[in-house]
Amino acid sequence: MTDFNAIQEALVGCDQDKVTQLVNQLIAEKTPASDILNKGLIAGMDIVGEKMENGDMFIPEVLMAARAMGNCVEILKPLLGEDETAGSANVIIGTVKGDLHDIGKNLVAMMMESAGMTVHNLGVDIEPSVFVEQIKEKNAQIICLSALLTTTMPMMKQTVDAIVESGLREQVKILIGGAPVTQAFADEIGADGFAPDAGSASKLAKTLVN
Ligand code: B1M
Repeated sequence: MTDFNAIQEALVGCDQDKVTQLVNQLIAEKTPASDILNKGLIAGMDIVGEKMENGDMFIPEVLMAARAMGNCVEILKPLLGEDETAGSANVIIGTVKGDLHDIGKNLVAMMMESAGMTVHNLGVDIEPSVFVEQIKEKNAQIICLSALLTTTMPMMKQTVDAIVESGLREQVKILIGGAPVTQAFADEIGADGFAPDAGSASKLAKTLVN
């Protein structure tokens, strides 16, 4: 039997082949994909984060761990689908300007896609003006902003302000998320909602469009 600790250890050890092998093994053992993601990969990345903070892991290593996680998310993608669909809602998602973290944002995009929404993933380090342009171009009903750094949270407010100034605020629901983000912060900056994880982001988006 493979266990989740082994995945966490392999992730912390930046052993991409081992992480992939363990994930495939758990899939073969019929372990739920959501458990592999939450108890194995995300829990492992939390340890990576602690080590990074303590100076026990450095950026190149963290990137390797992130790449290993990204590869496994691709493997899990078809197994993480949701059953209820949310019609053809048009969603724009991106990580705000100054922030390069994208694993969590990509998970949110994936969950929304598998719930039937059309997701335009703009990537990372996205300027407020680009979000505004894309709302117009894609005729979006929902916009999701991700930030992983306390220093880039203010950019969420700047993005909300840019949407208000563009006159498009009534057209879109603005959802925000990312490890340092809270519901209180969403209220403070005038967003429509906060989601702590990818599953709840998808559910919240569905509630708002239906
Ligand atoms: Co960075 N990093 N990082 N990093 N990194 C954190 C975030 C940190 C907490 C690590 C630490 O010190 N403990 C810390 C932030 C401290 C803070 O601000 N409070 C940090 C730092 C300091 C930095 C740098 C400044 C380091 C440096 O250069 N000295 C630098 C900044 C670069 C930049 O962005 N400008 C940096 C760089 C990097 C890498 C590039 C090396 C790499 C990112 C690679 C990539 O994303 N492609 C990286 C990584 C991997 C991390 C950690 C270890 C893992 C992040 C992750 O992918 N988690 C992270 C520590 C941690 O979070 N434990 C850390 C897994 C992912 C599934 O979870 O992203 O939280 P998460 O997403 C969740 C929810 O938050 C939510 O759903 C997701 C899934 O359930 N969610 C949303 C996310 N977005 C959402 C949007 C929504 C809704 C929900 O919209 C509606």
